[in-house]
Amino acid sequence: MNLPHSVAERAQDHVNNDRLQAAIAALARFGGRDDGGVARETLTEIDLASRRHLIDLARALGCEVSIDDCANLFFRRRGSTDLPPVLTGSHGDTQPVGGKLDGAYGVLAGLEVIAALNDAGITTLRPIDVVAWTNEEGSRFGPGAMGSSAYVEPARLAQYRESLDRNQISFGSALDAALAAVADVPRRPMQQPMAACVELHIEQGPVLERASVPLGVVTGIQAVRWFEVTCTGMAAHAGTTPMDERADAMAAAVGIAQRLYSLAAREATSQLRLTLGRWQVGPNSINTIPGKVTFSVDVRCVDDAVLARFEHTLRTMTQAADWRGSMTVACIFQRAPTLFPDGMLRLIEQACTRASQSPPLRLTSGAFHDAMYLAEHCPTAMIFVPSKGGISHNAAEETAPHELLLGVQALAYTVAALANQ
Ligand code: HGY
Ligand code: MN
Ligand code: MN
Ligand code: MN
Repeated sequence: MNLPHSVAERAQDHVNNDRLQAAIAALARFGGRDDGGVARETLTEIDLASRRHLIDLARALGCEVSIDDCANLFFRRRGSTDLPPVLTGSHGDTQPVGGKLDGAYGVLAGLEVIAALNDAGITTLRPIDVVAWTNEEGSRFGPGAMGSSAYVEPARLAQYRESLDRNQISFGSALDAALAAVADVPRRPMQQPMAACVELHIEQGPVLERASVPLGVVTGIQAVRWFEVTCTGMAAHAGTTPMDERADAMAAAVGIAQRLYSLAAREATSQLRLTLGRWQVGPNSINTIPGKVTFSVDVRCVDDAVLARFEHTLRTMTQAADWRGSMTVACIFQRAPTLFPDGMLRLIEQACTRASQSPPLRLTSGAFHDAMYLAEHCPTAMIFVPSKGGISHNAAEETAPHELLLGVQALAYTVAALANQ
């Protein structure tokens, strides 16, 4: 290997695999499950404990720790100037049954980059901020990517505070408890200037693995819309109520759901992806006709016009539904496609090529990420590593250790280069 002659190359070469793998295993213990998965939903006691663990890790690396009003945690490595920092990191929360890498890998990778810079004795021009965003998953409190969204637009936080989880706990009350739990951490204003942002993440899909390419340069993120469809009929006795006299909210909801799946099948060429993942049935009793059913609609596509068409059809079909009850559709989350700037893509391509000694693959992200909000705020891009079997949001989520290492090496190169510009 030729002698590392640049800061970026020296940073890349000082990434330590054992330290990285140990850090991933240690964080995975917060909410770790017997099946190898992780259950660490945002702002739960387990998440708060994991945040304390990250704060201790960062302080041991000499970072200054701060927190903002949305409990986004920032770990800063000083530079030789106070120019706007380079931001990396990801989210610390997981799905109700998630894996040990989704989000956590990007946060720990940022801390490993700092450790590598420390080992290499490098002082960068700019500070480097590693962030652990709050509530990227949006599974406990909707919408998703709340922390990064509030970071770029602080006025959103007031509305987010009203969001309720499945136990009717508000995001605001969970947030206040999370902030109180780290009262020793200085508060920082929202929306600080940033020079650039790079997020390292697992792909969570099958593209890199099928192409047998270990590193991905993410060109952008597809569009997403979340809806809640609520069917309100009338609860009644399962045994005494004739079928033709019912206002059965489940029958109505299932009818709409089946039509949505047929619609998605007709849109197959546009690669539209539909998920009806969360159902709430009231009163949820075996011998009572459901009076109220609410189900979630997660729909994604690279072409936002397809989602607009889908939303129009959804609203039209619920308005025209012929039954004794009523239906409402609420849009609870909506993001147009995100595109990352070409200059950032080229730098990441350079970093990936040196790390893996082979050209990386350019691809669009099927999952959304905090980077979609940061892209509104500063030059932003993402690096992917493969997911085994394309599986994520599942305890079986896995990436080969050598691929995890390559991702962090590519990140170290990219962050070091950006922090010296
Ligand atoms: O749903 C998403 O795309 C993200 O992984 N939370
Ligand atoms: Mn994620
Ligand atoms: Mn996720
Ligand atoms: Mn809408």
